[in-house]
Amino acid sequence: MKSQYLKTGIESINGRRDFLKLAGYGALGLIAGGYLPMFSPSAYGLTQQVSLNTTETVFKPDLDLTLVPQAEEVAILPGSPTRVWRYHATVNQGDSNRVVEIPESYLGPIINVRQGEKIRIRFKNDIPEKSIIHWHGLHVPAIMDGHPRYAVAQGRSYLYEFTVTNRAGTYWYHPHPHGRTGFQVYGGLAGLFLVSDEEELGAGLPENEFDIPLVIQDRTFDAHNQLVYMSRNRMARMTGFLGDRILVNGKPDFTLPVSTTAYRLRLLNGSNSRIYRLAWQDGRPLTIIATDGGLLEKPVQRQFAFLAPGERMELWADFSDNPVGYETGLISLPFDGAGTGRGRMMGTDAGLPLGAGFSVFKLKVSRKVNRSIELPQKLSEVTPVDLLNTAGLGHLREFYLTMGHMQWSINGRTFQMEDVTEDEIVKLGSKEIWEFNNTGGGMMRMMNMPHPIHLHGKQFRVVGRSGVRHDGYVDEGWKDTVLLMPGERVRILTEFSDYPGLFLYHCHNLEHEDMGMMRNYFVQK
Ligand SMILES: [Cu+2]
Repeated sequence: MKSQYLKTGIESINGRRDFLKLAGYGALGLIAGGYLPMFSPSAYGLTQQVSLNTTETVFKPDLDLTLVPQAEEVAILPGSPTRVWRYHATVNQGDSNRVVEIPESYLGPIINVRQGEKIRIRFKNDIPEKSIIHWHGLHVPAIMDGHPRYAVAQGRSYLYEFTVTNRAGTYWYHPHPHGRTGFQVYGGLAGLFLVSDEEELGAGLPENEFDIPLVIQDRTFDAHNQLVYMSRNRMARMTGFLGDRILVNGKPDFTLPVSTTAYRLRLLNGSNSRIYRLAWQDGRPLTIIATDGGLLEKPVQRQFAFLAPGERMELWADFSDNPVGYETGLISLPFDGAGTGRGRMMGTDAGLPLGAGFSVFKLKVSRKVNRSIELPQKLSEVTPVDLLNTAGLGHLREFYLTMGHMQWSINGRTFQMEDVTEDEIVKLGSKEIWEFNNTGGGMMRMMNMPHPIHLHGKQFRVVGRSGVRHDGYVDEGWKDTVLLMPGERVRILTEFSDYPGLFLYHCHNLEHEDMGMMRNYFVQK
């Protein structure tokens, strides 16, 4: 009964899209102006009266962009340029300094916004396959979230309008069409979406040239400098794609020149499936000041920390005690637990297997400055989990990360575009604990693998982790992606306080996601 209801909502929306096409605007997002719950019949009634003009007057954006993925060539390695896909932005309205290009990179521009601002993004697809953008980590209405059912073909558009409600933090955007996310992200489509707020601006953190975003990805190039992605070979896709070169901000052999002062380093793991176990080469501890959903309450120190695909981590790094000429770098330490016999058996990652140790980027102290800045001991207000945890909890929802018939799945199910089962329906206004369980693996033990689980539309808190065989998790603060190594169980707490509708939860190993290790959950009014 439930699924029938969902289907009706979607069909009605589709009908509306055809109408908008006639207006010269294939923008599904436009229909609801961004704010009407798409599954309620009353909202459907309203959408019929919304026209392009009324939407323009109702929603007054602080920043209005056109964002277009396009094919182009970028010089990455010496010699021939590399064919990539890249997001290009045009600022139609608002401060053009909010959009910052990364020079000579395939990465999309960094979009800078303030909490509370209204953002309009006109996505126009100019690559020869369907695409749609997901705002990873942002709390937006279902229709703005980039669900694969909204993917548009080349030449078509989708209009996003939303208010930024998130805490200050390092968020990002990337494509989310079903079955092609891995390919499109690998081709170059990804960019940072940085949110600031009053609390962050008052925290006393390094800013401007001392606030450095670092997007970490792995790629493989052929002899002609072109990107190599995996075949559709099922066995290879079970593992996920692993490149044999590490790129930072789209550049190989990356060296970061720094001055003798403190930095805020914003790390995003934008890789398809590679997990990093990060540490400083010179043995200093990592001073972690933020995770996915923004600043921690106070800095935490670790000798090393995992960063799984989709996750972000911000470091405080102070070089005021180092002389000019000093060199160090961020490395990825070796780790096991990546599945027995992988790589060698499958031959997919012979160059740089998962769990190998390598340099991520080098860092060189190149300039002396007299600029001393102290690490703040208080970074932000983070509601203690105990307070969140006390009342109003529904039953525990369990999700088993499973495998059978050469197919990753969740509770034995794979992604179907509009499919929601009874145990994936949550009540608007409820607060729940979800438990993800990576202890089974299914029929083939050797295929027990790490899975970074990502929830759309929500920041959550990690309230439990058991079966742990690895150190290095940073479960503090607000999260939207959480790593489970084989044998582990993780409990997350989240509140479905607003925004009804259909959202996704999935493995952020993009090859796992593309093969269907993804499901819908439905927030019911
Ligand atoms: Cu996975």
